[in-house]
Amino acid sequence: MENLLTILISLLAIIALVQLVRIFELATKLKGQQEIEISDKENHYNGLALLIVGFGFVLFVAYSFKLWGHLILPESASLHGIQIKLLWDTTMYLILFVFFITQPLLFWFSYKYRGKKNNKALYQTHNNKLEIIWTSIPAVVLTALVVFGLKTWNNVMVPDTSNAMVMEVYAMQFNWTARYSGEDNKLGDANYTLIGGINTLGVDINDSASSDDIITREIHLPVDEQVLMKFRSQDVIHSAYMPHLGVQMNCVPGMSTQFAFTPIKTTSEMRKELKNEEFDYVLLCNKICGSAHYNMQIKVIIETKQEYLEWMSQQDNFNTLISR
Ligand SMILES: [Cu+2]
Repeated sequence: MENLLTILISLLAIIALVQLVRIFELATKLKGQQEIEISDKENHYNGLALLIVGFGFVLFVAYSFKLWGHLILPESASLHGIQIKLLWDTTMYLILFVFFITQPLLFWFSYKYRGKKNNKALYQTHNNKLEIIWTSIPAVVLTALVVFGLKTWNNVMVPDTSNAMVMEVYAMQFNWTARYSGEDNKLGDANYTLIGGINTLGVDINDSASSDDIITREIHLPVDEQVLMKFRSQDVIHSAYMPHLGVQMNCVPGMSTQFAFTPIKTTSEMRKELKNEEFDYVLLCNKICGSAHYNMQIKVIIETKQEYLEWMSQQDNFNTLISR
């Protein structure tokens, strides 16, 4: 009821305002005055205000890049990430170059040609030379960017994975579980209908490939080795995101998605590089999947092959797990 009254009052207020403006217009007409008259002085102040706001906006963009530019895309710690970063930087520098030329000009001209009583507009209906210039330059630049983008996409999304280590990351509200394929480098079949008891990922016990699978609560990866990460989800769409490694892939219930990448910096190398002893790689959920989404993450440790094998030798495989 209260809402209805508010809407009604707002509606009446708008109608009253429209009527007032109409009365004002009629009154000026009756007096024989010109309806709206804007003086040169008003035009001057308006032009000046636009110039100040416009240049303020351009300066703010420059300042925000200086202040927060480092947060956009970090130096990549994976092989393919270097290509993505190059594509990103090229596109970004090009956009900024054009932005910092066109925007100041836009606001400067709107000030320079502000309304003046005796100004007369210059009518130019057509100019072939200008048409050719402003059509061909963007066409060439955008084609180059699109080709560069497609090439990068193909390199990143369709790599040769014949020698990659196969593992799985399983998503559910609100945690991640990792499953390594073990010595056979083959993940055992899995299905959500088989989930029960300690078999939280629904791994098929009858599939021989599953017996040496290893389920863990941390992701360990050997540096400089390609990993083919497969993703499944139990409930809703999640998104596995590793910002430092330039990896992101949706985890969709009912289907399996994957992403192959090669980490090139160990956790300790990154700690030294960032001068931050507390740094850890992380896999986050990047899809708003429910109330505890913000805390859906799993630690990722990138280490030397030897360290990785040592850690792996301490983990129980699926067979040992279920026979306990
Ligand atoms: Cu999620």
